[in-house]
Amino acid sequence: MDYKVIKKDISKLKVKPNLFDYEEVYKNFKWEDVAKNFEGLPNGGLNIAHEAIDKHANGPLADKTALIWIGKNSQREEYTYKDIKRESNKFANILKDLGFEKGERIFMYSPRVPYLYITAIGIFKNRCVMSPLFAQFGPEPVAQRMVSGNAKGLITTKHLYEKKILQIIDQLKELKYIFLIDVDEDINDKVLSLPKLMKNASEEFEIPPTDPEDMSLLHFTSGTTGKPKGVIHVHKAIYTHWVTGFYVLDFHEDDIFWCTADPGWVTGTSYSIISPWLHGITNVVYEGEFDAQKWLEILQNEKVTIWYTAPTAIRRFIRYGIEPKKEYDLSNLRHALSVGEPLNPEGVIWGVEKLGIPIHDTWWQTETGGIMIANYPSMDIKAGSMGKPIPGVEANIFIRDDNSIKEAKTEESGNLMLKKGWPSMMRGYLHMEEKYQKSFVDEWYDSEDIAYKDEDGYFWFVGRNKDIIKTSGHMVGTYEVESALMEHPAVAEVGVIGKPDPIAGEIVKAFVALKKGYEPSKNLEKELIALGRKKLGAAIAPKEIEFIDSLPKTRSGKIMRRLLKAKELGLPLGDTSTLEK
Ligand code: 6R9
Repeated sequence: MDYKVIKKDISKLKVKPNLFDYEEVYKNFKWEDVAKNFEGLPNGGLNIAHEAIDKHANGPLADKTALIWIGKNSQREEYTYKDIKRESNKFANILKDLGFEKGERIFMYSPRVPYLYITAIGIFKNRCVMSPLFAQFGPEPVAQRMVSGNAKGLITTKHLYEKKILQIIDQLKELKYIFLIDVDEDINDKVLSLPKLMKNASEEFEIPPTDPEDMSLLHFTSGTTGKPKGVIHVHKAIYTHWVTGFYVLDFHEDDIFWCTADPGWVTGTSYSIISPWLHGITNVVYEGEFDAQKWLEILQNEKVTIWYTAPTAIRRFIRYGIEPKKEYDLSNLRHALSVGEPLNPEGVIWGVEKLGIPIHDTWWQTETGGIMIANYPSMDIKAGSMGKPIPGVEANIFIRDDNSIKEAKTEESGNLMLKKGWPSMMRGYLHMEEKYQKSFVDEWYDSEDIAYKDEDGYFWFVGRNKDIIKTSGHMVGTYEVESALMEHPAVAEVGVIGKPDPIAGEIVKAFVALKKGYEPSKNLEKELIALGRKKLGAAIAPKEIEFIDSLPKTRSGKIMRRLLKAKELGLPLGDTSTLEK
């Protein structure tokens, strides 16, 4: 694969990166050494809430801004570390007084309002488990997740309660209380006003002893390929959140960080709540949906220094021909990253040209709890590569044959696997022990992503295992074909599938959404097929092109190739609960 290298000149970086010499740090890294960054609970153990909030609130950072919240109507609120400590203490007391016990799951089904971030910390303090859902989910996906997660509590809005929850309430047999964040009076003795409870709650709370292995989060996976699974995480995951905040996001004490993800997606909890607060920096949250101009205004006005977003957002900027640097003062922005999907070389280079800094791709999964493979501020970027494993994580490519694995050769595609034992590794799929066991072969966790490693140790994404196309004896990764077509100036987004074919087994079909100002035509179709042949060769190039307005995506911005395929073949659509509507 030909690629462009973005050279890094460390002397030109505004701030000296925490990861100065990748090879050196990687070689000497030990997870035990990370412990020194944590205080531990006075009565023993390790609790996310103490390390992320109370530790700072009890020290010199007490009056520092922990959260800048921008509402969808441009309201703006600031909370200090002391504020978050006090408010989360109140919620922890509410849970305790109502009899919520260790390990019980509290679901969150709310827009990105300050209460969401405050109650998350309160939940950890009472050793309950937080389980976040997208506010845009309909009643069915909510019921499915709450039932399988044994929901004992729910935090939501009056609107969502009346319009969605009431329809499914009979299914929520284990639910004890519902907290409504925007009513002043209780609805009945089970559906309570959170503001009223907060008014009367004590501001003092002592976190009970917490085992690092106690469950903290239950996250349902995106479900692009099947039924959502409840992924179990524990308090100890903060080791990974601390390390990746330090080395990958490159947090320094004066940073203002904005992760655009919703907590309904794991990125929005690991990196829009936990990691920045572990580092005592200022965290920005925006309640509204994607809006290019509004987003750029936030980057400018809040003087954001580090921005963590997703390829789908970058592609939207590209699609509408927006040139951030020309229109806004983004001089504070020094580091930009993305996750969730492959970042095509186009995206990395768009960053260099239009933002003034490259976008750094990072790879991880709900199951890994935190970033596992990344591009670092000090390391040259091979545009289109996911980068190298974080210190403390061993990644490799294997050819898997059920329960045996064989190491792949350099540049040979295979399953991307991670050596067991990093602190934020999932501890199970709730109620699916067998499925969990199947994720491991020997000492290795199988991500079910297909990738390869080059001679310099950079990892390259090929495609999700289930999306790999088999055409005339070739294995074709979706990413390679999509990236090739993305090079055409008219193309904004591409999703590729294998379409059954009596001769070839499958043929490659591409669904293409065009940039603003371009129209579908026979000519354009021919051009794209020709571009594919030139870049990929006739065997792998798409044989069919279909223009569509936009590609089906999950709420976290992932292209749902499975849906494109099901529609093409007239098959049942399967689970569409995470589909962005
Ligand atoms: C954090 C998150 C995980 C799946 C993963 C892979 C895809 C994520 C990627 C990427 C290529 C990247 N993915 N980052 N593919 N390059 N940088 O996204 O978790 O929602 O569980 O999804 O997303 O296929 O296996 P999750």
